Amino acid sequence: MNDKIKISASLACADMLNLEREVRLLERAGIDLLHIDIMDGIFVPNYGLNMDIMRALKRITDIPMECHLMIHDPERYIERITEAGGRYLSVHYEATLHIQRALALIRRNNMKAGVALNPATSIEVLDYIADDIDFVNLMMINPGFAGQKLIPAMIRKISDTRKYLDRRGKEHIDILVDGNVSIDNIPSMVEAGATILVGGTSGIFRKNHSIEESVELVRTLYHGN
Ligand code: S6P
Ligand code: MG
Repeated sequence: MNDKIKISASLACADMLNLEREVRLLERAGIDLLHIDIMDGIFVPNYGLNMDIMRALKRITDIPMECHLMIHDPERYIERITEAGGRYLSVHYEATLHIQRALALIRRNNMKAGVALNPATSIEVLDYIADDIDFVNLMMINPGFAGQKLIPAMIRKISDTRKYLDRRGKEHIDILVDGNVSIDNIPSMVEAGATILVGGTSGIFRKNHSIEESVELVRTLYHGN
C-alpha cells in the first residue's frame, strides 16, 4: 500500500464547456491536486490555461492548484501565479538562465518549488539546486500537447532520479511525472519511484470512462488491490 502517492488532474484535458462540473466530479473522486498547464506559444508550440482560469477555479474549489509553466523567463509570472491561487509551481530548467533565482522566488511566494525537465535534459542539472526544490517534474513526453506516447527511456529516468535524490539524503523530494501517465504506464512509473501522477487524457479524462471510475482505477494500480 502506497499512501504517499498524489494524483493531480491535468485540467487542460477536462471538458472546457463544463469545467465546474468536471471540478465537482474530481472533488467527489477525492483528487489531490489540479495540474494547470500554462504555455506561451514559444517555449512550446501551443497555449494552455491561464491565471484568469485559476482565479475562477479558486472561487469554486479548495483543491490545491499545481502549476506547470512552459514559458520562457518564468520569473516574470511567479508572483501572479501565487496571487491567482497557485500552491505548487514547476518551472522548466531549459526556460531560464537563472533557475536557482526562479526557484527561490517560488518559495518566497509560499509555493512548493519544482523544477521541470524536458526528456533530453540530464538529471545532473539537479546537483546544485537540490536544496531549492520540493519536487521534480519529469516530463515523460516533449511538452506542448496532450495525447502523446511515453518516451520509453523515461521510466529509467524516474528510477535514476529517485536513486540520485535518495543518495543525497533528499528522500522527501517528490517526483512528479507528466505525460502519458496512463493506466498501462502507471505501475512501472510508481515502481520506479514516481510520487505525484499527472492524469490527462490517458489517465483521468479517458474517453468512455467516468472521472470517478478512472480515479478509482488509478488508485488500485498503486495500492495493489
Ligand atoms: C503537456 C502538458 C501535460 C498534459 C498531459 C496530458 O504539455 O504539460 O500536463 O496536459 O500530459 O496527459 P496525457 O495522458 O494526454 O498525456
Ligand atoms: Mg503539464
